[in-house]
Amino acid sequence: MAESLPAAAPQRPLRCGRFALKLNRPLIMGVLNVTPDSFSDGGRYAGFSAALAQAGALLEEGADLLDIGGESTRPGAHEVPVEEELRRVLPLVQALAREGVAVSVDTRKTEVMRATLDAGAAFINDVYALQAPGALEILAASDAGVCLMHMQGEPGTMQRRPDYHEVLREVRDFLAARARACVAAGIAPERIVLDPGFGFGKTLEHNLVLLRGLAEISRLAYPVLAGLSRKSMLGALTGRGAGERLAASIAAVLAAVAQGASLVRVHDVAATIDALKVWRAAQGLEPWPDVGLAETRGT
Ligand code: YH5
Repeated sequence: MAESLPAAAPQRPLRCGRFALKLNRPLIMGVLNVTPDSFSDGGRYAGFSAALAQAGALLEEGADLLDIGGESTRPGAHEVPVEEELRRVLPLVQALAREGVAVSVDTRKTEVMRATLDAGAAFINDVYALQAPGALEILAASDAGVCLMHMQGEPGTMQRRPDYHEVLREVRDFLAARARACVAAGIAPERIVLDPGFGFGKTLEHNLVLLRGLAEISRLAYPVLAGLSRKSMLGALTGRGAGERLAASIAAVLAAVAQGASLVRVHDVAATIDALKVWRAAQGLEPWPDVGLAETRGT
């Protein structure tokens, strides 16, 4: 019997800093928020050590990369000054990069990109898709990987009135144009990841059209990252609050991977990997192969 296979994912390894990550299974990006609301304060050191402990837990659970964010991009969140964002993320990036962890930094600020890349970050996750002046040049001068995400509007107001003529085509065309801009600036295609930006200036219906049509974005031949973990769209579908969306998050990951997502950004690493292992085995795929998180140079 002919078996239907999931949309073909790009197979060349993802290059990010010293790492070459094979895409023979979905890569797991663990979310590490270092905003004050994510670690109730007891001073800077308490925040740092709590974040380090959380990083250790995510790695122990099997995360391939850690995505460190010092500024909330949730709807209604306000901007954090550069100095404050650096105070939150830089010590963690330094400590984790030194330990050989593949560190991603979730930032829109060029100063934070520059400083964290200097400190050993392997990947920049930018919800502005390197549209800030100077961002393309900073990435081009590094060997880091980059996630280009689509967002309509600004974090503070993006959920007010999301509006598209044809959401899937508009998001895909935007991502293709940003990837072209990166390549033209000297960023190798092997370093680029695309992300439709679930929840970033999108209604529930927009998010669902993008999830159903993710394979269309995969066809651009760059790995696609899906960030669905605990998001409001899952609350809208289940009626559950942010703290009780694990089952919904896992179902969303499976749907995204079935549509060709190569990376998933998740809070619940162990549970996500369990679900993917079973789902892959059921499809006759190797349950959880090594991705060869190999350091390609340096110490
Ligand atoms: C993403 O999709 N998302 S931060 C609201 C929630 C739960 C979670 C209301 N950074 C993405 O995770 N980077 C964020 O409950 C991201 N893709 C990429 N590349 C928002 C978030 C969240 C928001």
